[in-house]
Amino acid sequence: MSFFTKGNKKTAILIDPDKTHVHEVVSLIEQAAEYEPSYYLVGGSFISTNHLDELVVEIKKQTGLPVILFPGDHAQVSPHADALLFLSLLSGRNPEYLIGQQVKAAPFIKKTGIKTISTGYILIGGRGPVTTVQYITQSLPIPPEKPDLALATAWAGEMMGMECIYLDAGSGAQEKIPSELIQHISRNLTVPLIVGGGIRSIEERDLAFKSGADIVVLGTIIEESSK
Ligand code: 1GP
Repeated sequence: MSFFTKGNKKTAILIDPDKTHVHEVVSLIEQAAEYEPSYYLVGGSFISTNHLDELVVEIKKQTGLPVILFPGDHAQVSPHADALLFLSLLSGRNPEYLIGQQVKAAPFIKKTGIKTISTGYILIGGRGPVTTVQYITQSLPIPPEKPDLALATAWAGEMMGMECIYLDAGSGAQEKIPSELIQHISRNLTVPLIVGGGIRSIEERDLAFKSGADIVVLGTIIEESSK
């Protein structure tokens, strides 16, 4: 079963285990309902809590929707999830996030039998303050005004056989991915395109869909409205 398909617009809600307690899941899901999500993503670039399994189980129980891990490192693997974005940070030049963390995670993933979705992860941005993901991965994002560099990176991921490309401005980004950039990547790519970071309303989500995103990820807007 393939979770993502090109042209099939779906919303994913991102839950960061460090920002959401298990007892807050019900309220968060209520807030997310108006966006009619198809999946929940769980993960974060820096996690200091240890309730990942409980959180995944609770989200599945409350929603009945697939829960897909979006791990910031090799420790963020739960056997209870339906799938895992097996990410490689293609926009960076830090081998630890291109292949190092993946090698560390592989034996446990194999043991759990969890489905992996090979994902070319591309960070876009750079004008605002340093984001957590930039700091943790010690990598530079691609500037949004360099669309051909972003496209070449996405193509490289596609040519390496990745099943999807995730364009991310980073959680809580002040500037979301520009529509023109989404369009440029989407119309030149054959694999599904995931877009997230800094999207703050249904209108902004719909604009991302219109620009060519297949999956739009919403995190901060749901977290903030559920508090
Ligand atoms: C971050 O794309 C996700 O990796 C979601 O970002 O929290 O800004 O919605 P937000």
